[in-house]
Amino acid sequence: MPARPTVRHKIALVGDSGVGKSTILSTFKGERFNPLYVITRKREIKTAVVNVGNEVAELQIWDTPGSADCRTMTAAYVQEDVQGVVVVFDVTSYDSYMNVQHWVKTVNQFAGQENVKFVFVGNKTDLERQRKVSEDHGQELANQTNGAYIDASAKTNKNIEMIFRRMTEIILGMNEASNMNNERRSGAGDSGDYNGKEREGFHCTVL
Ligand SMILES: Nc1nc2c(ncn2[C@@H]2O[C@H](COP(=O)(O)OP(=O)(O)OP(=O)(O)O)[C@@H](O)[C@H]2O)c(=O)[nH]1
Ligand SMILES: [Mg+2]
Repeated sequence: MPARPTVRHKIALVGDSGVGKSTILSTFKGERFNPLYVITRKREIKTAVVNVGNEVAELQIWDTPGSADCRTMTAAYVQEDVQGVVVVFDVTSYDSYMNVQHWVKTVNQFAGQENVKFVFVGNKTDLERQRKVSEDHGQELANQTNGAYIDASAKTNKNIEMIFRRMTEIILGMNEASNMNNERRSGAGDSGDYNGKEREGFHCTVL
């Protein structure tokens, strides 16, 4: 059988400095958690092949710098036909959560592609005692944009693969985000972070 054509999707990781964007990407890539903070100064690109059901998608994931002095550069990166944006905040930092709106605005202002899809990630959920932003607060972001919210930890690998899986599903139009929200409202189903459950037919390969 001829190989199925692969569709490439460009995804950017944005969010304040130190929230864990680079660590999420390196954990996704299978690297060991690095507790040291190495500030990103320029964009880095990693590629992953994702199968969702019968669809094969190649994700080109752009890690961007969060620091204020690099934000013009980040805006320029999202300008280049980005289809999906993962906005990361740190659940122990209320400021980083408040700044999510800023990131959404920047993306909507600069993205070359109309209707950019959003996935919001509350990272560092392993730091339970220091947690300042609840899962419900995160979910509010998703409700506002018809995106998805995921509670994650790059340290424990909680829901890291899920971030890219949900993004792929949303880009491919298999958008269960609104269903998921409805389930939450009616009290059915899980909390939206999937608790690490994997669905059949999904595979990721980081190239
Ligand atoms: N406890 C905990 N620490 C984390 C987690 N994710 C990242 N960190 C730590 O947070 C610090 C910042 O992580 P980075 O991934 O470099 O943050 P960033 O968002 O890429 O920051 P910039 O490159 O400056 O935009 C590092 O010391 C990481 O080890 C997590 O899930 N839990
Ligand atoms: Mg970084």
